[in-house]
Amino acid sequence: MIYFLSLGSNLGNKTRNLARAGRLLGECGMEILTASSIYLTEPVDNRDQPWFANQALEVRSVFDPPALLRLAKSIEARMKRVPTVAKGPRTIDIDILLAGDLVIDTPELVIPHPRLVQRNFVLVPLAEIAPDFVHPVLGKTIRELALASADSARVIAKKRRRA
Ligand code: PH2
Ligand code: MG
Ligand code: MG
Repeated sequence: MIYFLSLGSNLGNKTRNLARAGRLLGECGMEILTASSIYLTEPVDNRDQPWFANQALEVRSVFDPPALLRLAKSIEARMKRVPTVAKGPRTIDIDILLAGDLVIDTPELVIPHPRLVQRNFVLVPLAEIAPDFVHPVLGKTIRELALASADSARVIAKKRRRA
């Protein structure tokens, strides 16, 4: 199954946290097919917190969605994510955005991620790596959804460090 994931961090060394989460996903058997650039993004929902670093990943996995969710939670726990206020600061957040064409609506897990289309910090990295992927519920491509986004929160491509 092909998944798209969103990684986010706004505590500590944010870029290093994203890299570590990607490494741990790899060590747990996820095959990382594509990684977007890292973006610096204005906090949304709870706006009184530091800016985030966000990244989208395309991964291949034999895990089903509930198993992948458990793995994501275990990596968050290993990276010392401590529950604070809802949508507050965190060392790492790993969200499942899409699972191929699957549509899942259970109390534990909703896929496609219900807030995916409302958030530039998800749409912009995702549009970088999967512009032509069609949202299985909305029937629109990620590029179309990103262009139609009503979110005004800023998303800035992080400058690559010179070699
Ligand atoms: N995650 C949230 C709430 N707000 N804002 C940005 N920019 N990036 C995030 O990853 C983020 C957020 C809850 O998961
Ligand atoms: Mg999240
Ligand atoms: Mg989450």
